[in-house]
Amino acid sequence: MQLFHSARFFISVAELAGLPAAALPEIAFAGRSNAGKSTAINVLTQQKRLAFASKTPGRTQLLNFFELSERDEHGQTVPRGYLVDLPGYGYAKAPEGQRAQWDALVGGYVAHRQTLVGIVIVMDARRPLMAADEALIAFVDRPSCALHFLLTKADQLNNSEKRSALDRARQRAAAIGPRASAQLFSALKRQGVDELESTLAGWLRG
Ligand SMILES: Nc1nc2c(ncn2[C@@H]2O[C@H](COP(=O)(O)OP(=O)(O)OP(=O)(O)O)[C@@H](O)[C@H]2O)c(=O)[nH]1
Ligand SMILES: [Mg+2]
Repeated sequence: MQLFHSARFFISVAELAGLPAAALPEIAFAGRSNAGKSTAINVLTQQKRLAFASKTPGRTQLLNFFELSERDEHGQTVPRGYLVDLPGYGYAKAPEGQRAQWDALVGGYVAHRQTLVGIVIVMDARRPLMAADEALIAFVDRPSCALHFLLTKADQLNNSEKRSALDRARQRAAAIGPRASAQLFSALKRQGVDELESTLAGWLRG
């Protein structure tokens, strides 16, 4: 989908006071450190190094905003929304102070951002819905904010493992209600990209 391919780096935010004016719908990518958030954004936007992916957990420390835009009939670029790459949680080796900073920054953003229409919760398909994921789900108890469980690294599972991970995530989504959904994804094999695009496009349409 062209809209996602239009993504361009917009701003990095280190504190809540630095957030851009809340004007357009925002979709955040959250998840445990190293789950594959930045990689999923790069696959979705078809850009190799838009979001900074790394083997080192805890790499993304800021809220990174990417602007999505379309061209109008006059050829002018019109912003339509933002993708937001969030720093990962649950990194055991993170110092206490860093964790407190995460809670304040990401927690504050997720809890209060009026234009946040949905959160993609990126989880390693081999260990979905861990305690830290559940803590986030409980935290985003807001009917206006959709949730999509992206079970990534599906290339690391066999078919029966994939089925059971997806079943579990779909049951969890069903327990939350119609604002929640789940899918398998592999950045490596480019699997599940269409499904992710159509879910997020639906959120942006409102
Ligand atoms: N096999 C496989 N590896 C993946 C996939 N997606 C991401 N990875 C790898 O997982 C590691 C972490 O990916 P990132 O996208 O940097 O993870 P992140 O969630 O952004 O991590 P933080 O920014 O530290 O929170 C990298 O080594 C990626 O190459 C996938 O679909 N399959
Ligand atoms: Mg990252």
